[in-house]
Amino acid sequence: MSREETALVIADVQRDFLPGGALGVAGGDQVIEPLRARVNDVGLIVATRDYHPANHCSFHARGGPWPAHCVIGTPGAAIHPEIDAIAQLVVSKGMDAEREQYSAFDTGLGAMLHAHGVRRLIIGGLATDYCVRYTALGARQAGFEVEVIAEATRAVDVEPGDGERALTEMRAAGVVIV
Ligand code: VGL
Ligand code: ZN
Repeated sequence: MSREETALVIADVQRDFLPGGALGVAGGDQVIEPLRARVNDVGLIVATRDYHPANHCSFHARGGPWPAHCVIGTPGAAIHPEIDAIAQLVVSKGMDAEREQYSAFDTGLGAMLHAHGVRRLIIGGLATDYCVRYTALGARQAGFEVEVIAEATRAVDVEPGDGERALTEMRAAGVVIV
């Protein structure tokens, strides 16, 4: 498949998901170099961002599983500058306070990519067990060929092994883990 038919999808490389952030993922900063290494293999680079109102239902204050993170208008929501610099399109998700939204394919991204002739996606970013997992599964449902770059993703691992189980689930859905 040609470079023009391939897009790189970089999930949620935002300050709050990086070490020191509100929901920092261990080793999260290590995904940046392997993602940058794929820039010349693709015709389009999409960055997703988790982008929550301050009263989002997933936050502890609402009885949800997570500390407040990636709140719209705060520094923690910012995409890492090295990813921001290469992104040609930024897709926001999680903006509805009443709904969790881990998959970027919940947003109309699939139709946009199809309209641009994209057939294959290379996916990496944060986190393996949430955004990467649901975005890769959503991409398969939307009919794309999907590769996930294992060295370009890191897991939250609320339970040990969540990241590995997510990779197994993705593989079973036809995702190629490289
Ligand atoms: C995510 C935890 C909370 C993600 C979003 O996009 O991976 N994880 N909100
Ligand atoms: Zn979130």
